[in-house]
Amino acid sequence: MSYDFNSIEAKWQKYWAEKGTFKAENTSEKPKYYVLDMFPYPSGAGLHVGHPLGYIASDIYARYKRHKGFNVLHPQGYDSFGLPAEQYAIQTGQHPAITTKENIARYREQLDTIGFSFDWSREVKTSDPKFYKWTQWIFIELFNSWYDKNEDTAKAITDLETIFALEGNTTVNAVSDEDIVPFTAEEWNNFTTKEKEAILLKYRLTYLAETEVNWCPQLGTVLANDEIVNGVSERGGYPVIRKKMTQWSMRISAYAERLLQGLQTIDWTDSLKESQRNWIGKSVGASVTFNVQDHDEVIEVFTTRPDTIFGVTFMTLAPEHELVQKITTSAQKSAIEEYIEATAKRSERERMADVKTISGVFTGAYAEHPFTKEPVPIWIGDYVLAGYGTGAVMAVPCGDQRDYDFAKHFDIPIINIFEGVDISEEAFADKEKTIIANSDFLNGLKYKKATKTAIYELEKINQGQGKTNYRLRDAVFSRQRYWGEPFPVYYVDGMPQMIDIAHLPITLPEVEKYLPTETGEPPLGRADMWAWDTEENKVVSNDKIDHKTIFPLELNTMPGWAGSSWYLFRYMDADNDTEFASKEALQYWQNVDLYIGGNEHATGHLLYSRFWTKFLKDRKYLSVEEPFKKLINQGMILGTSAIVYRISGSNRYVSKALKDQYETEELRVDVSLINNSDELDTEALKSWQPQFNTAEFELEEGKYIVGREVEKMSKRWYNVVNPDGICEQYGADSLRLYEMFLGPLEQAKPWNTAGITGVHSFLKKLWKLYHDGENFSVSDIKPTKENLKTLHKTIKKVEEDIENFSFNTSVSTFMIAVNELTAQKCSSREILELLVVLISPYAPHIAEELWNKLGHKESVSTVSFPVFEEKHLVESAKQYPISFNGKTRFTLELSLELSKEEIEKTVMAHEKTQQQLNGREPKKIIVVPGKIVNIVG
Ligand code: ANZ
Repeated sequence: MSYDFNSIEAKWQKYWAEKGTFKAENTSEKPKYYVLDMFPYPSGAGLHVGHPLGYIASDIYARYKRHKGFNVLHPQGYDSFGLPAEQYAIQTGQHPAITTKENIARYREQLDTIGFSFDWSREVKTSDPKFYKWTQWIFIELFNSWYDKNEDTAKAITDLETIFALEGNTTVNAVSDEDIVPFTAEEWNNFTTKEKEAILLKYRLTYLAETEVNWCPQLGTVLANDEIVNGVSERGGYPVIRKKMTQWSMRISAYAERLLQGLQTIDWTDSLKESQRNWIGKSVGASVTFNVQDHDEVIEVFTTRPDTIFGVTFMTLAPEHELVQKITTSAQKSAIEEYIEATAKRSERERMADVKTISGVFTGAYAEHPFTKEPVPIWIGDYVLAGYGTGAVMAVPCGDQRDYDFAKHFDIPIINIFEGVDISEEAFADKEKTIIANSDFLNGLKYKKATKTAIYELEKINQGQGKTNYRLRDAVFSRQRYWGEPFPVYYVDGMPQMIDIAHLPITLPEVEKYLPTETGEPPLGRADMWAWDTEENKVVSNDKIDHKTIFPLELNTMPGWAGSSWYLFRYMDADNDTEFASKEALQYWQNVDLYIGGNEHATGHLLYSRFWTKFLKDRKYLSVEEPFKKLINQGMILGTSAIVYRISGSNRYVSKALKDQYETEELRVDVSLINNSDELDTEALKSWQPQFNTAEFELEEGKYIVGREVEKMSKRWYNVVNPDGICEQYGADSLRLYEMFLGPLEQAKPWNTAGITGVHSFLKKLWKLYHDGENFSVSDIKPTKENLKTLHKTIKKVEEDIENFSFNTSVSTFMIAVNELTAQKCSSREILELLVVLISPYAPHIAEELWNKLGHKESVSTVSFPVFEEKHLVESAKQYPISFNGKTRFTLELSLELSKEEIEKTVMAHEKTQQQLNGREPKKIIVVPGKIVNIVG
């Protein structure tokens, strides 16, 4: 009976779906294990073979853990809000919900074909109102919270109001906006409601503020820092400019230290942790204030090197710094203005990345050195970023490269404090003397001491204090898009109000177009039904807005990362309509044990979900501090593009070997037009795209051979390989094995469909092992020692491999095992049953079929993983080489239990020994048990 993978796979996929084989229970005697994939964004193009790589790895692990006796949660869903569906809607007018639904259906079909053991009963879609009701709820919870630094936790905003009413705000140690003005209890109690609301907004964990944002005119929206790559939008590659807008922000900065410390408790790769550390960017130093001469102003700087204060020879402000306008002298005004205009065109990234261009302008104003009282010229320069620290630096040319370059460029004096001696308290006291460090200045202790001394001295004169700064900025949470979660917010007299959670979800309104309005409002500005009736508690028509009981709703929507920041918890209890997940489910599943996904989310999604998890824990909704205990980034699968060579200025194409004879251009053509020997189907090319209709070809040996290039798998390069065709031709089990066989999970690797035949014939061989010609055939005979040895070394290796996420090496182990058992003509049920279980996480369909044929009624996924027994690997006998004067003449199998004397006796009695000796008496017989026998003489 041949290996009919198509019908076997369809049969078992149906069986799993009907029986709910992989449905996880929220309570169990078994220990829990939660395996999660980064859920896909269902794009119109469907899955290519690069997408399932991580899913296959996690599926193997999930299946393995079930065999190991765990109650496994392995869910899947869709990150289904976002820009591509919206862009498509803008172009075609089709509602993004329809596009999204169609794309999801296609993804589901493709995923089903690969035989994943997902518990589909828990499917989530971030664009489903049942899901985003809870995203809106979390937003409200954040709005209703503030961060208490004393206890390092988020608390209810009502607690803060109570404190204000009793004590004012001076005793509160909170993370807040910087411009907090102190007030007493009495003052608080006399504030109007609106005044109170404005103050509270400065403390809330999500707040409205005018912020400088990355505005992308082409996309008509604001982008987060991690949505910008090399100064342009990640999607589309459009220019991004800085612009001030009123936006919702998330006070993630409150969690900077915990996000940093938490990294020590999770099992992520060092490189991933490093990206997060860099993004959080903790710097320990001091804030120092410089008085501005002839003005009643001070400039505050953040410095990591307060010890270098005597090396300051100028100051640099970011061009956007608010003091620039106030202090610039009239002589410098026009030069300054021109410069500011020029820098506004450059993005923050660009400014950070550009270390070569030195530019700046003198303001004409001077500050006063805190100790020497010398005048310090104040410049502006775009190497100083407005959004970092205080947007101002004390420039130390002898200590900082950028300051040095700047000083050299503009001929500003340089004081080298690193020559000479003393960093003592006296030196600070003596204002005449510049502080000079000795040559071993950078020696840790000295440096620390100098820093401490500097801060101490600055505090004494009230011009500075120790300060820790984080690069992590609060995250802008508003997007001017349609296809995202609406905010559960309406406005009374310009102040945001939350809709009561009893009335959630607030669903997206209908609009007739998905573009911003003519007046520049977000697409929701086009909705006619977008007002909140506070009496009826429902969304009503805009023309009813009276600002008494009916108010306008928020027009922005939430960013793509809102839903993905908490979706892992929804899977625990996906249908719950009264809570985001029940206490019991959350208590049982805790957090994700293994998370697999791409490394493009290193700083965005993974930072935001850690933040929300910590917040939800603070507010007692969760008991875990981290969402993902272990995380693995799968490497990218690269495509092998196919290149044809067009003779310049013609529609004639030459085969690869002939291309150097002409001047040619390279064009990428679809890889499906190429066979396994790099030969192009020229007729198919002609009908592929109109530009090739009239193409002519110059062949080599009657064939057109294409060039190949390994690069990112992408629709753009026409090198995308689709898993559907492969499943049809070779089966899902072959696809699964091959994806793993390509190489270590975490490495990038090229895809080459031709290679799949190797694993495919392996599966056929496996099938044959259980068949005698046409018939299924296993026997009840006892396994031989070799059979057991092969089986147990396979169990050992495969188990070690899976535990180490080394899935590629398991595949070769299976191949060796099947080859050995075939050679041993093994038909022993005892061996072959366990082999099926071993292989089932990798190739589940064939495993189910064989398990069924072996006479079992239950799914193979319910069976325990085979237990490795060392004894089968211990050799009981050894092939001894028998040497005569150091030359091996023959080998002899002897039991390893024999003593030296017994070995000698047996060897001497052997006829071959007698033949070799030919009557001679040996001088010496050397026996090394377990190794060799050497007869000398
Ligand atoms: C004086 C000094 C002397 C500095 C020295 C460095 C070396 P990190 O570690 O990244 O936090 N700085 C502060 N604010 C800045 C801004 N908005 N844009 C650009 N640079 C800024 O770096 C902090 C250091 O970067 C600060 O310490 C400041 O320069 C500069 F030998 O102050 B330093």
